[in-house]
Amino acid sequence: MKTALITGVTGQDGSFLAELLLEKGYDVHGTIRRSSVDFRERIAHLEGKPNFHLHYADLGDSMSIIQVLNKVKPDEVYNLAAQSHVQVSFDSPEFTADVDATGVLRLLEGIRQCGLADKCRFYQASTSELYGKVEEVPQNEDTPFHPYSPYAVAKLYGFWIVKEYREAYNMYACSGILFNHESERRGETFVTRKITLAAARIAQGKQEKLYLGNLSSLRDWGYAKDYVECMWQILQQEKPEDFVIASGEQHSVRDFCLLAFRRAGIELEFKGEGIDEKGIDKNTGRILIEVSKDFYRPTDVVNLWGDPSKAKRQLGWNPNEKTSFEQLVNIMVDADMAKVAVERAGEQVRTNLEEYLEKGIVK
Ligand code: NAP
Ligand code: G4F
Repeated sequence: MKTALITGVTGQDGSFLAELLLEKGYDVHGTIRRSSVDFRERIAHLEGKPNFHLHYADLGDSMSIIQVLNKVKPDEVYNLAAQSHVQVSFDSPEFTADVDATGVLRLLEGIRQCGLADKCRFYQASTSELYGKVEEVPQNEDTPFHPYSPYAVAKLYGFWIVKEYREAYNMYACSGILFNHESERRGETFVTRKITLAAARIAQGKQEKLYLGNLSSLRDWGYAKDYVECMWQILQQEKPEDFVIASGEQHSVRDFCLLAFRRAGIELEFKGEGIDEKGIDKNTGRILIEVSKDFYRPTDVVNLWGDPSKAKRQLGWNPNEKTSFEQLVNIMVDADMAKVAVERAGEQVRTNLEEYLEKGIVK
């Protein structure tokens, strides 16, 4: 039985990866952080399984990392832990650098110090944000990096330190350069989840309006459950290499809104430009989406589009056989319709759930 250690197991990707590795028969260990409210919603269904174990560790604390590495002696480490929110990295740049840059070094050096460098394979959650102010469209493994936020600059250090440990110490260490991937488990302040939750709440009369930033920003969005498969595949190759993982399609934030609101039963149209643009309910004329400067970033990455040819060729991972953009939006809206429906009190809960069950929105 192989042993895997996942840092950031409480996160979106960590929870999907833990499920995948358990299915594959791994002994799975995950790191969690102490917090005054225990937020383990995404992994609650895994706790108590005999091959699933949790350990306290923080990427800012070498001693906790060494302790867990020594105890678990993993065959594979998946470093998914990060301060992962780009906008937050402008407010907490030093913390972001400590966790997303130095944290990667702490783990790699910890593996060496624990005498695991020959045995242990290492996956680093790298990101399309490295392309930042893009120098080429679409982006592949050879596209130059141009990081455009404190988050991206920190992740760039993570990318290079992985490469350095691979070359200097012959470690099996790789980076997956993953483009945006979303799911019903996505954090609620990332744009996709913010939209699907708002669409569900507006459709059920629980919210008046949604305020967003740059509606024209373009992303290459995929489904997180499909993307964690690649993390595992990257560590099963003969030689350690880096891979771009992407859907190969590009859509705007505005496109995402149109599909999400449609799934929630509202046909939208957009009118106006820039800060004055509005998303309007075609049937009622009500303004449901407005643009707010609060959600603009000091520097924003606006043109991400991945070329996953290498992953197709070498890993056999084909985005055309995976969850499509529209399916992704539907999965997320359906989950939020159900979530919002049960948030409602008393009789109303039953009535709404019945209606959604009847319409097939909730299964
Ligand atoms: P996420 O949901 O924000 O999860 C991040 C995880 O990191 C959480 O478990 C969090 O723990 C943990 N964490 C944060 N700071 C930590 C620290 N100091 N020490 C230990 N753990 C810490 O992120 P995600 O979307 O699953 O992304 C997973 C990884 O992939 C991240 O490294 C992200 O930067 C990278 N990535 C994500 C995408 C994407 O589109 N999702 C694309 C490219 C790369 P708490 O639960 O305690 O906060
Ligand atoms: O959903 P986002 O916050 O994701 P972003 O910045 O692309 O970062 C995510 O993907 C990266 C991979 O490329 C990961 F490395 C990173 O960890 C994270 O998972 O924003 C997407 C776009 C941005 O251009 C943003 O300016 O949506 C735009 N946007 C417009 N209105 C908004 C909003 N973003 C957020 N979060 N909130 C808004 O109201």
